Amino acid sequence: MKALDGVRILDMTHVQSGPTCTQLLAWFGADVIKVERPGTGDATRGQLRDLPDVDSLYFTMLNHNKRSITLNTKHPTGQMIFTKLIEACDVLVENFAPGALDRMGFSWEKIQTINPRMVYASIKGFGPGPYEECKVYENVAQCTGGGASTTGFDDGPPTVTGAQIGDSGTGVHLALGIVTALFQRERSGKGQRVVCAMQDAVLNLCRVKLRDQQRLKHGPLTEYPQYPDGTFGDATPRSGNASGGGQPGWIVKCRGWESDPNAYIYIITQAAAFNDLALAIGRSDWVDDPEWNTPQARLPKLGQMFAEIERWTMTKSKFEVMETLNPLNVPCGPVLSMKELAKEPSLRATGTVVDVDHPTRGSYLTVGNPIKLSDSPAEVTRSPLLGEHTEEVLETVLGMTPAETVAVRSDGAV
Ligand code: CAO
Repeated sequence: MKALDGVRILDMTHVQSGPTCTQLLAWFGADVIKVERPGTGDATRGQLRDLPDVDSLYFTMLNHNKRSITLNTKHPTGQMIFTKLIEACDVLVENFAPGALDRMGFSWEKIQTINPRMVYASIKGFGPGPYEECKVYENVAQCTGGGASTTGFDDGPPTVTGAQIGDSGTGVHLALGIVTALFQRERSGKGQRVVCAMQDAVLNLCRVKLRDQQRLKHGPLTEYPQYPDGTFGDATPRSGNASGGGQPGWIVKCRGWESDPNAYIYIITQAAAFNDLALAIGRSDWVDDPEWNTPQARLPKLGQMFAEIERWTMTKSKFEVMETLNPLNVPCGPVLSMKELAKEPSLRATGTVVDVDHPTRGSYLTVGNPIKLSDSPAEVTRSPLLGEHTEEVLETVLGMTPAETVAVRSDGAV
């Protein structure tokens, strides 16, 4: 049994944010029926293709464990089928441009009359306000949610991050909203509207930067590289690789950095482990020196401290540094490339990285479910081909006869 067995999701999502959400729900056991426009389907099927005429990795890696039906929801027969699907499903998820579902004729009010138990969940770029009508992609959300203004180095431009906090980050937020609404429905018997704006989700993930905005009023941010010699303006600045927490951290070079762009490690100089770290790097003098042996004394010279640490790390590989410092309780992490992550045996063993077979592309690598439930294990199955399950869903979920499915196909509705 899976945690969400018996939950049926009407999945109107496309691109990355919405599909991330419904993929998670599918891994937890929900029956996710992805509705796609006949002929084209989710635009990502054809984007960033590595092989001709084969669903892109962009699509396959975001749509595992789902079924796909094609349905023209602007066609009168298509709308009749869509209405029946709303009756038959527990959750409707969409991330179209604002108002798209209303324009199809399916407002929240109408959905409630069709199925009062329906949870109707949406991702939009912005919440109500001046930008609510705007279309939004990942990096727009990173910029408008506070990510870009606080990422990068002080002397460089705002920078977006490789982690898809706007799209996948919002999808994860929405998934929580959906299961919470389903949980409430268990007691209330009623569905509800769940909306997550990408700007809000990114800002939520940048919470510590709004913390720093308010700390600025009371003096410089002493853990930032701008302290003590640089200047602070009136907004949270970019903090380079500073830790963002109460324990100073930085990325330092390791052996081979001249030719390997990822020969680096992140080291956090946690106060409790500082003496052992000092001994490990050959600075035993720091242990008794009042200029170094308290966190307060070190704060104005973090740059100098990490330069000293780096002098030592540059003599070792990032993995040797890890092996030496971990037993000393010094939190550290090598900068791992995608190539290294793809080969990492422990990630393969837990199913976080998995090989999946696909009928037209062959075997490919993907990220499995990062959330592990002891009683609801996730098996990753391939993404569906466009419309692969149209007849199956119409007949088994909606009870249509084969003759009826032939008729709606020739009508151009599916
Ligand atoms: N049958 C008939 N019509 C369909 C359909 C179907 N099965 N599926 C979609 N459509 C229609 C929609 O109704 C819409 O029509 P209208 O413009 O007439 O209302 C149209 O297809 C296109 O939808 P869209 O405007 O959402 O698509 P887009 O490519 O122009 O914009 C995006 C894409 C992502 C910018 C926009 O959907 C958006 O802002 N979504 C909300 C925020 C979001 O999730 N962004 C993350 C995207 S991942 O980086």
